[in-house]
Amino acid sequence: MRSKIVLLSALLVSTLCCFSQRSKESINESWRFIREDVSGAEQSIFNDSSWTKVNIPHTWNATDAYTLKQYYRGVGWYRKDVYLTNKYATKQLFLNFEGAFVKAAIYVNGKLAGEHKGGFTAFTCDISTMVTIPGKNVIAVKVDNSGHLQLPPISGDYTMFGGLYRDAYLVSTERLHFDQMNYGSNGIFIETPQVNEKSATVKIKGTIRNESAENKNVCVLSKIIDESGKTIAAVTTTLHVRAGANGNFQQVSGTIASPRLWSPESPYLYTVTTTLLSDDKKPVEYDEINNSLGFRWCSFHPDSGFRLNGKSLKLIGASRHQDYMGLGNALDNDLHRHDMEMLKKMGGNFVRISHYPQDPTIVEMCDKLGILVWEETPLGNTFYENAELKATCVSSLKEMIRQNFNHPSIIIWGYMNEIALGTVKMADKINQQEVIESTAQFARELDSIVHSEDHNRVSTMALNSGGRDLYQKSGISAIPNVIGWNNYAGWYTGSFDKFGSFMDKEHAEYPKIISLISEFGAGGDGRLHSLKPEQFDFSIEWQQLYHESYVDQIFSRPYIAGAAVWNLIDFGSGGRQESMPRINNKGLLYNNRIPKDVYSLYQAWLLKTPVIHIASRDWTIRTGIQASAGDTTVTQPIKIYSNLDNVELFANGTSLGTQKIVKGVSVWNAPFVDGKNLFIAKGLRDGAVYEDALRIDFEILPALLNRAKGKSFTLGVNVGSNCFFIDPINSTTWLPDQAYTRGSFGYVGGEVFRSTEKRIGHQSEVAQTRNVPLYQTFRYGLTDYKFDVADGEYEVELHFSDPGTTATKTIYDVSTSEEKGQEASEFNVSINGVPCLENFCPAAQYGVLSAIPKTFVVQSKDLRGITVSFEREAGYTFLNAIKIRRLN
Ligand code: GCB
Repeated sequence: MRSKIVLLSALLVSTLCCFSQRSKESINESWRFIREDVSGAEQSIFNDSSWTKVNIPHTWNATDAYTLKQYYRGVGWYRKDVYLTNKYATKQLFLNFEGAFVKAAIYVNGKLAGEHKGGFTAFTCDISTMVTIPGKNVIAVKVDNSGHLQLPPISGDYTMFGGLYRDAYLVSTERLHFDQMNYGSNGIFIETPQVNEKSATVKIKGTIRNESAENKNVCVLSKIIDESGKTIAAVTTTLHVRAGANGNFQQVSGTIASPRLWSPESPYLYTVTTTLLSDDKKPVEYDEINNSLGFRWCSFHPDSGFRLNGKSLKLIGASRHQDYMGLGNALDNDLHRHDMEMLKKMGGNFVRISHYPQDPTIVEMCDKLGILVWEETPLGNTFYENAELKATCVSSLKEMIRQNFNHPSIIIWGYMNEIALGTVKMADKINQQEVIESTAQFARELDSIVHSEDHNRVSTMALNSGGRDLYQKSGISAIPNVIGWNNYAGWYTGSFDKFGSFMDKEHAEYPKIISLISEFGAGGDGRLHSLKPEQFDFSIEWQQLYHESYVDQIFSRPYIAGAAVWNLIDFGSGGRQESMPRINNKGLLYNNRIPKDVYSLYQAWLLKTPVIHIASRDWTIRTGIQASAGDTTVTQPIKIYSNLDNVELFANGTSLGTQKIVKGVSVWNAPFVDGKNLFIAKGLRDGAVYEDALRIDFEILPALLNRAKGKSFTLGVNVGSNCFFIDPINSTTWLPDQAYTRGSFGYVGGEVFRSTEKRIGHQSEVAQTRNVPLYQTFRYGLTDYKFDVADGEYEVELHFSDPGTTATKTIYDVSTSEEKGQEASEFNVSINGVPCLENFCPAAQYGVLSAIPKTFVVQSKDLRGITVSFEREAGYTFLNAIKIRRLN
């Protein structure tokens, strides 16, 4: 192999006699699909006319994974005809699939063209010897998303959508071409062995495949081209490649003076065009590949964190899963791109592509937008000794690295997430010590693969903070270069400040460990709002407090190299229950990509451009009770997220004063009038005014209910909860619960149900309702629920759901209740003394975790109001929600 650096002038005279002969076309359209295993479906002659016609990206779980507890996990088949004309007669032909979950077998005209294990990386099959040209060619793909214990992810908090869920391509090249059979990569690998602001060199490696019948002398020409199209460097290499063999090449450019550096503020990209030519006077162009190149260097330090191009940079952003409700994981590329744009608009400079490699357009966008990347393979929660599992983890790691090697945005490769969690549970049955040791041993193996594949980037794994001792003692945490901590203090455990104290202790005890925060987050459900938010209530207000605390704690610790919020977007998680069953709602954006308020908190911290945001964007229909009879306003807080120094808030045109913004936040106690409340927040920067406006419609409820005017009086209560629940479909509001006081409404007796000291309600799914949270919280042991309403005829809605055995706490278990001395709740309910539910036993009559709404029409007479009374027969009396509505 001879390599030479060509001077610019010489290079520009290259006289190519013909253009590149490579072609790449999508084959996404018009597949036939069936969601079952069918024998003979791989054959070319097969009647698939009854199958559904689909375009890919496609998943068979787009609907069921969001609606059913058990979504389909099994086999699906796809078939498609591809017509190949004579133009392909002399070509090498490949099928390239960007992803199929979780394993696939590809057949062309009935012959097995390739198999692939691992659901998140691309793979390529050489189909040249199997095709009919000219003519019809049948491609059949068997995809399987069954729960395979031998394939990662064995488990995980995300939905395992099955299908051909990313793009597929037909690629044709000359017989002489850059190798396409290298772990799904494009076959060219680019590094910058030397780079600083003054100068840089570029190294280009690759392999040429000669499928022709003749030995060839070839020349590889690589050009480095800037954004204006100017070639700033070039290098050529000549080599001899024998027929049927490979030839490797490696090129190093001459010194490039003053390269423009790549960074989040200025993600400047060069293009490296690598061309394969015949080595003669009138060169023939055989193949050409373009890759992006960014000049940048970076390092991590245990005390001062991350440095990019010699300057400190706090990595801050979010993790990202890849689904959209109704589409599953079969997103189009515009939607993938949109997600990365949202991260950039938030001011994020960092993404953890979790827990698996994602669509190629994601990393492409990170290069273009200037977002630094941690990318990882999907081994999470559980590991055990299994040859197929280990081999797939290794191949997925190599695929991820080789497919993404050239992206300047990528700085970290990860290979495990919270690996001790499930592993330890599994080990109870076997030998715990042994399993942990084999996990550590495998982590070492994967870590060394990262470093042998890529000398320039660091390795990582994410650890659950709760398993700290185990990771430290077993030596697991000493294996990767960087440790990611998943920390949920203030959500699953402890209080917010335990996050900072955990990190400080960790840093003091292990001062050489480089730490990132790989996960932190709190659930946020736009239907739940609270004036007294508390841990694990899923209210938007608790999510706000959680992030306000974390972002401050992260920024005040220079040794924390960076942090990724869990998660950028609410995502599908088939096994999760909580307030939105099958959705993990810790996103900064809802699953439909509408921002939650906390998105603007991060904007206020991260953006340099002016930010002013009135929070409560998803709480614009509010209700409140007069503090005293006759009040014309009700006071509730209004929060502003901003990066301006001071902000003035106006309510319906009247100034409520100016407040200083502290750490991105300011809160006003705002007087709300009945009806429309138009808030305008204004702030100044450099003489310019910045403002935000939000209209909130408010209903004032009278302190004395019998003063309620009109016949349309309605009052709903989210019994046993600190939260307002607002039904998004009809805007019906259920107020937080309160103790009864004369003239008003509320409970008498009983207690709020808590599944643990810090978790109000339970988190199990309740069937037969869309308003799950309303049925997850309740008061038990109560004797009455009272409303001192005016005389009239009322509809009284009572809502019950017996939790039986919940995910977290047993009130009683119907199946074992007798032997444990527990009793299913049974009680009598009467309204104003008239029995309405006798020997009411929800668990026995309707089953546990079912929503049971009951409506009764009652009269309130002689100023006695409405009293719903509960009389215990067995277990506990309880009530989940109550609504009264005046009829006449
Ligand atoms: C974790 C996991 C992640 C979960 C997250 C959560 O630690 O790594 O997969 O989704 O917690 O929300 O509980």
